Amino acid sequence: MQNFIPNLALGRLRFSLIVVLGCIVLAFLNPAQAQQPIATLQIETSAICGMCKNRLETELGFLRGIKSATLNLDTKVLTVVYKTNRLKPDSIREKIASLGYRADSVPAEPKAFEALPACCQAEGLHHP
Ligand SMILES: [Cu+2]
Repeated sequence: MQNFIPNLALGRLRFSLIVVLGCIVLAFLNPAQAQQPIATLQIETSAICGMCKNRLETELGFLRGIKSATLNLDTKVLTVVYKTNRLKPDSIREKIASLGYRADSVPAEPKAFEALPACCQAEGLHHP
């Protein structure tokens, strides 16, 4: 009997500990994901065709912090959803420029532009 009571107390302590730890884990898992600072950015590009679209969407997809990148071929506007704690709008524009495309007021890098297939250069380096 003398042994039984401390064991029971210990059992309850363990149970409480598990409950408390469980709550802490849950508190860290759920809101942490909900709180990720996400923003949407629209960037005007000098993209021309479906190849440009694939190139921009694929390459930006590899960039850490990009959730999605979608080019509208009619407007040439690239919509980027990104994590604001990982990327700044200007670093996204610079990435686009490094692929050979103008991004808003950031001009395309000439070397990257020259490396594009001829059809993607059809409108010239400085086309709007
Ligand atoms: Cu193209």
